[in-house]
Amino acid sequence: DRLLLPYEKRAELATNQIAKQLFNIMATKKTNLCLSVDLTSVTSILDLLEKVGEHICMVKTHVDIIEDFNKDFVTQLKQIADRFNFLILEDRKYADIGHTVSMQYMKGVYKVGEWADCVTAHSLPGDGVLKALNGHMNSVSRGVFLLAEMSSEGNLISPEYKDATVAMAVKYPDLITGFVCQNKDTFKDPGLIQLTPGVQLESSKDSLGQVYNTPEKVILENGADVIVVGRGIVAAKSPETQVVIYKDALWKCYTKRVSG
Ligand code: S5P
Repeated sequence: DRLLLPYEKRAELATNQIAKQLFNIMATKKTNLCLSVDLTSVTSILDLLEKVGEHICMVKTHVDIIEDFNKDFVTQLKQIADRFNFLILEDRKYADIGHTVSMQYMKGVYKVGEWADCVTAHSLPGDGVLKALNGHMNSVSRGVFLLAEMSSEGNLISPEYKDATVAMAVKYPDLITGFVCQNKDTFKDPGLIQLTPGVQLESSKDSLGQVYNTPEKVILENGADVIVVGRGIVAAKSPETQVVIYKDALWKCYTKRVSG
């Protein structure tokens, strides 16, 4: 049962190098918190990461919302990530034919493949999307989180689509880091990571269809391994204080889970 195995044991079972690294970072830093820095300026993102970097295992970016994106941002982001030992996930949710995805991944303003340890992708177009996001960039490992479920109300993902997504991933053991999903039954492989967004302590939804659960619910009942928190921390009066509150709450649930 993957839910009872500690992260350090699951690191040994991971076939994707990014999943291995992420399990080991979580075990070492004692945090399973992934911060979603959904901010629109370079300085606001870098300033926040300086303050909270020690408490997170990964940062999740949406670089296409940054108004003043530039190459120097990427350099500084990578430096902070190295210094605090966290990974970078660009949440691009690729969803086109393989040829287009390979250009979106490598070209344009963002050149995501050059700097993101891992990215998110939809299975909708078929596995050409995974062939485009192949697992190495200049011999450095890369990873993909496939979306098997979504947190938003009214989403069109069916149980069949979810199962087919998990089946698609089986053919790409070097590439797949895990799944973005909401339920523990989605997959079984203990070497893969369940990344679960839609977590907040204060509210249960937003005005645009997002649905929030508590740390207890997503980790103990629903099987989350890495937990994505955005506005719960980023929009708080004091993100520095809030990040510790979330980190401690999430880690407590994980330790409870693996202790049976
Ligand atoms: O199903 C999903 C998948 C993702 S990646 N639901 C989500 O909310 N997300 C992302 O997680 C979303 O794009 C956003 O960046 C983050 C949640 O942010 P929050 O502010 O609602 O915590």
